[in-house]
Amino acid sequence: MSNKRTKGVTVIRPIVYGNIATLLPQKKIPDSDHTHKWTVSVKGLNNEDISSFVKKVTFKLHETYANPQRVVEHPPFELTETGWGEFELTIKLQFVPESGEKPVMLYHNLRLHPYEEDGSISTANKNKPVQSFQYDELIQRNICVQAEIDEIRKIEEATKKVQEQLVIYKEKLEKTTKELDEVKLELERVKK
Ligand code: SLL
Repeated sequence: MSNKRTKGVTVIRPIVYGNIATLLPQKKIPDSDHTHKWTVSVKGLNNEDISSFVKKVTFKLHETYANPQRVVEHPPFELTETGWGEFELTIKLQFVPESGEKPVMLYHNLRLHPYEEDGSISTANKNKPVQSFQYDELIQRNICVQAEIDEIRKIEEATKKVQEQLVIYKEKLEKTTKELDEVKLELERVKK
């Protein structure tokens, strides 16, 4: 199989990542300045299972959080926390080893407040849940397909070798048959 046919074996993985947030009822957490509960997540499009290619997701929170690196190794790849402020989260995706894919970093601005069009915090909607999600596509070289292509190539090579051998054996057989005929003829002659 030529290189041309194996080139460009890629797969597009649509993902959706972001957060939802709700206002905490006041005095929910005693002696705390936390105002919101939020969940950050990485999902497949239409909730498709991404664990077939995602192995681990590390959410890195603002340093005001204890243990800001939060590792999630099983779906759903999400994290729920409470807090008082918005910040930029980094989301590190690590893939299943057989994919051979390097980790990918995603960046998401955690959103807690409903905003007006002019960028000011909307007080009228402050009790409504807030959502902020982004769509992205991961372009990956699918080595599972690559492995199948390699297998097909091996079979094709083996088939070619077997065919070559077959030609050689056929020639040998013809030669031996001819020799045998000659011996038979000789035998007939001797008998007479
Ligand atoms: C801001 N630059 O000032 C941002 C930082 C950090 C939010 C926001 C910590 C919660 C906790 C928390 O909510 N940090 O201490 O457990 O708005």
